[in-house]
Amino acid sequence: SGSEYINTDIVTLTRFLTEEQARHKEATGDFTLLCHALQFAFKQIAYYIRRATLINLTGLAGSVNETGDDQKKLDVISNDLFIAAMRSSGRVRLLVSEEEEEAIIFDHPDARYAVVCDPIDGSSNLDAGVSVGTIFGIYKLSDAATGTKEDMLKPGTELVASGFTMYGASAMLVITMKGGNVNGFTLDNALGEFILTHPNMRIPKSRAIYSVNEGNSCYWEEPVKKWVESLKDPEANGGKPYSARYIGSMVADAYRTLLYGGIFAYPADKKSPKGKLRILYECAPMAQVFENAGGQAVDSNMRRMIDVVPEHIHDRSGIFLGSYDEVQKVIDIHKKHA
Ligand code: AHM
Ligand code: MG
Repeated sequence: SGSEYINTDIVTLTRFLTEEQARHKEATGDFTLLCHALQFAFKQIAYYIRRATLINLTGLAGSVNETGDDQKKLDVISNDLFIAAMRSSGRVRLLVSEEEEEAIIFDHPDARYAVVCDPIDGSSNLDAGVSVGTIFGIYKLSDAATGTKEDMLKPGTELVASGFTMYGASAMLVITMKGGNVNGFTLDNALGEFILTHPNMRIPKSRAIYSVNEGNSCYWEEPVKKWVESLKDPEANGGKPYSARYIGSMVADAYRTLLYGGIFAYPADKKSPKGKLRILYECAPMAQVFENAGGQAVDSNMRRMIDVVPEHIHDRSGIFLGSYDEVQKVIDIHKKHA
């Protein structure tokens, strides 16, 4: 029969979530419903990105977001799609988005979850058709939560789940739950389903690839300069220097790093003493993914990224994440130069 060539027992994200819920006897189904709303948002964003050039969605929206970045039309649309999905799930009380200055408080006072997101990360790459993605994190509100943005100022260690999508050659979804494995899904456009294609992703322990915007090297602190110099020195690396790979979309650079190993960095520097990337909806979710895949993630003070508590919802941090040994090199060089 032909079925020996065709997988007739596919694990869709829907099935995966149902099976996860069944394994947690205490689960009410709220989290599962929230994830269904999330995946619908991802599918819609993927759909519009695919069609952007055809339906006049490239270019600027003419507005500026909370930090002064020019917003792209797709930034605005994706943000709206994401908000609508979270609101209509009925399970989300608070939402922090990179595109919204203030936390959004939904009219669902009994909802027990808070969500953080960057609807389109890497949007400077959009018009060139280069991969972008959505980063997200899910927190469970404590019983004491009052439904204000202060409820969101938590370390990544409290994330119930997190992950990211990458809208590339295929739309990919990488998701992990607190203390769990990392699983990768690929969107099958014909079926309209995310299919489990990368179960239990483990990042290689080391790999000679580094990913950093080296144009900023004049602003780097001494240990960062020393570290990158050491990677480019063939003698120090068994006869061959490291390879440089930098897409400029964190999701794409992170996804490659997760699969191939290596390191991605956006250090704090003299020009941006707090770094560029946002703690709540860029650094912490990525850190949880990388730790759960067996890697490491630290900030520019060499603190475990996932322990960092932001003071404000849009706070930034330096970040180094990737293969366990590659991040360890950064930590060791910083100790030496401290
Ligand atoms: P964005 O959220 O405005 O898209 O900015 C975040 C992006 C990351 O995806 C990427 O790692 C970084 O900014 C690239 O910054 P730079 O252009 O300074 O190298
Ligand atoms: Mg971003």
